[in-house]
Amino acid sequence: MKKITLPEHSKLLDKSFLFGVATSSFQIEGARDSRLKSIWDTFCETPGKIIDKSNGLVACEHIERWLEDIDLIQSLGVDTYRFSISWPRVMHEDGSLNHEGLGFYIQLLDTLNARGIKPFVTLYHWDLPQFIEDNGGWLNRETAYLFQDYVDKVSLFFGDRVHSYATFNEPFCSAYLGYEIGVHAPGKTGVKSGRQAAHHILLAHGLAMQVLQKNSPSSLNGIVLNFTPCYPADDSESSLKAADYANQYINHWYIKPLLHGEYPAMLAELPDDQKPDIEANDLQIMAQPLDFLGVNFYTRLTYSAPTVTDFSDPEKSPFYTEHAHLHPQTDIGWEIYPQALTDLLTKILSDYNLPPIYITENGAAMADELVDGAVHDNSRIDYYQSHLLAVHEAAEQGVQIDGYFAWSLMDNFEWAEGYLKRFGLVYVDYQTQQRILKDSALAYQAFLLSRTHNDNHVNK
Ligand code: IFM
Repeated sequence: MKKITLPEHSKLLDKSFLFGVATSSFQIEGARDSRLKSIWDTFCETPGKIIDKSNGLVACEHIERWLEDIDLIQSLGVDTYRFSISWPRVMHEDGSLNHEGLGFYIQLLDTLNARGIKPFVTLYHWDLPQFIEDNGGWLNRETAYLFQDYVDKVSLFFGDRVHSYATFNEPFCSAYLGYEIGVHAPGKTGVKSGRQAAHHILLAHGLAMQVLQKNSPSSLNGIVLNFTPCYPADDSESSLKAADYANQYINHWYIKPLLHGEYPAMLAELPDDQKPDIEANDLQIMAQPLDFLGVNFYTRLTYSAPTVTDFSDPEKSPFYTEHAHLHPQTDIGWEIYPQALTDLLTKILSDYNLPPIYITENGAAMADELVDGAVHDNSRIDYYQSHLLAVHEAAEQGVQIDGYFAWSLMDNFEWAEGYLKRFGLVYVDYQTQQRILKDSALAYQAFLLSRTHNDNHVNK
């Protein structure tokens, strides 16, 4: 079997560097309890939205199998587990706490802590309660304040059980995929709509950070952003310019308000009716100090000059043309290009005064086959090996990176792709709910258990 290895002197082998696995609520939990409906339940019920017509009602039955899953997590030898809280499971419609739902997470947190596995909690991984969407969802400014209230109540309830809170997972996906091009829940479209949703989510982040600083000052509090580095398709001036715009729109639109308290320069070039409504102080609220920044990385994209010059066609950007993914690709069609992860981390280090970084997601969907009880997913092992070396390289170049999470612990509901794309280290047989360690899980486990820590930092 292939191995995962790092150079002996690697900073990733310092005692303080955390390795983990990640999941999210809607993707694994199932819904056979008192949780409210979320926008993803509604989206799954809408014909044509999910490729295999599936939903999250059963998923990986994690609500029932959580203890078995913690055994699995522990067996991998990880330091930490990243998972998300389902807002519709822990809050009633009247704003009071749902104690059954909270009890589930308390068991999870207490068991993880008892076993020395640090809980990294994400407070929003896309499953907005449907009743809030019925009131406008992230297009309604009020949702930012409802989020703050939810975070306030839940973080007080959890006390000191949580090692780290991330307010949001990938605001780009919620805003752009969900409210601009409509391929994710709630399936709304429109350029202004996407930007307005993004603005309210970033505002909600800032409001929630204020609450976390008060309620949970000793946890690491931050946010998780996804980055898709944008490269010019060729050396021409016009492609360079296009890639710069794409980087502003896809990446800096989210990190710049958080770290510099302003949107990228291209905002000023938009027609007024395509700009988000921004109130005084919003950007100040967004730019709360961060204990960490979570970076999710999977792939890169390439760009050349736009084919239109005006703003009349919302389907076509007057800033750039995005190209199809190059090869080699994973099973979901994303280019495998690990150098982009090193480039990204060193670039954001030069652009911003960064807090410590955690790679909060990285991994690959592969066309796994279960044969005689085993999954020989060598290509996934190669993906992890090359990307861990890319993280190592960025650390060598001065980026402070404190942890790495493989996406995902196990195969799960991959949003609009349903259950067709498998990102797990662990194979899930959806008929029997049996979990089977793929070769990549065994390689990750062997790597984690073989670590003899460099003592450069004290353990957190
Ligand atoms: O499965 C998703 C996850 O929910 C968010 N980040 C990207 C993953 C792969 O698409």
